[in-house]
Amino acid sequence: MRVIKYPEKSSWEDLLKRPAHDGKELAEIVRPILEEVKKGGDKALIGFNSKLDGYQSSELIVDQQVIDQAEVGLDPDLKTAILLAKANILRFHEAQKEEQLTVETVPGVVCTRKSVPIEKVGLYIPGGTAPLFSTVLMLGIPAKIAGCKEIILCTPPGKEGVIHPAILYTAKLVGVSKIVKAGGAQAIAAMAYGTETVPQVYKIFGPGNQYVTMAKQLVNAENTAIDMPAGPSEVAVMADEKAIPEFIAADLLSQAEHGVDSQVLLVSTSENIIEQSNIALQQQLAKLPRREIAEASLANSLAILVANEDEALALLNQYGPEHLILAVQNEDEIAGKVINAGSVFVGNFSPESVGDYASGTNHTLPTNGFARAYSGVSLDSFVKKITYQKLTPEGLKNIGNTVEVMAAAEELIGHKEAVSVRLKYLTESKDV
Ligand code: HSO
Ligand code: ZN
Repeated sequence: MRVIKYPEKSSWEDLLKRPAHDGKELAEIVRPILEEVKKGGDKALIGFNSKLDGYQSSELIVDQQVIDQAEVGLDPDLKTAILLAKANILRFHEAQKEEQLTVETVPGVVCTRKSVPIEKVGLYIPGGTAPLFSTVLMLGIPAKIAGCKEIILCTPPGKEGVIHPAILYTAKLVGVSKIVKAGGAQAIAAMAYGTETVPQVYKIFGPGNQYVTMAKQLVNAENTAIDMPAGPSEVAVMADEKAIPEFIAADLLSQAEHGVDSQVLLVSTSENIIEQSNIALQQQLAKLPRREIAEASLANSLAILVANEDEALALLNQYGPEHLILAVQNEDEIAGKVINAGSVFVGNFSPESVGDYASGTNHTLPTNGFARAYSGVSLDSFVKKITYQKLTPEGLKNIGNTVEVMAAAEELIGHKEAVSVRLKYLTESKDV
């Protein structure tokens, strides 16, 4: 990892820049795919499965029998692990349920806010070398707790049309309604517009490659909500002189192995720790099966030496990492000062991968600096909050004049009249 020593504050912005992608070119590739699925429905989807995935079948929905059979071939240890992870994720997300909020702002004016599930949601689960069945848990569990009626899952069919059994098993476990064999931009289009067999959904969740991400952005500009603008995975480690280099190296690699464009960052007040971590990194890298991917992502990653703790924090808050690991002695104090991060791993014994799988927090988190303004996926992502107000005649008498005055000042007399007509009615009527 390249080491930068005591950079000037004025250079931080450049130093922390994530690589920019040419969205225009990508949009030009993705847009026709969306259009074709919008017009052609299932037929177009089947065509893309054949053309892009090499899957030569018209079967789009995974058969229930195949789903039921998936657990038979699954390693019992993996099943136990999945069930434990599920229990923790369930517990943490169940606890996020909110009571209905009711406030009488003025006598006779009652305001209420209530969470209502998004009826239909779509989950995108990438295929490829590492089938992310953990993401099925992270998205499916809160969707179910929220009470979403229809949960559609799309995942690429591959050449054979065989979906990884762990994806099928977790999908069944969390209560997915339909598993669709479709990937890429075409899958996003199917969920956004609906086809004969794929129900249209109102919000699409999940990670994906650049085509999937672009497709989500494009349908979002029309009428489908999305979880968040996604980018390559990131981790930042803040380390003091007592940190353990082997731990730091392992944490950096666990994120670097996600993809060649993953971003990892080490910020330390200790030159020695940076040196030792770099040595440990080389040793561990040599043994990593996904070495080539990790190597590529490390090539554009940085270790930054800073003067003190405050500077480390300021730099990290400016960066706003998806994951932030605090490998420091005063971890709780530092944790309290974090302003921008997707999820924080507090102390030497909290590796990032526990959050990826099993601690209970959600691993779908804002990247690309969006942690400055966005939260990760949670129960909230699967509900809308509807507000209500109910006024008694007394309530209207209490605030009616306020509304009349404000509406008149905005020269919206129609608004004013909606109150005035009622106040007049109340004055003239003897019954109320
Ligand atoms: N670290 C990823 C999530 C994940 N890791 C899934 C392993 N499986 C999100 O940045
Ligand atoms: Zn991960």
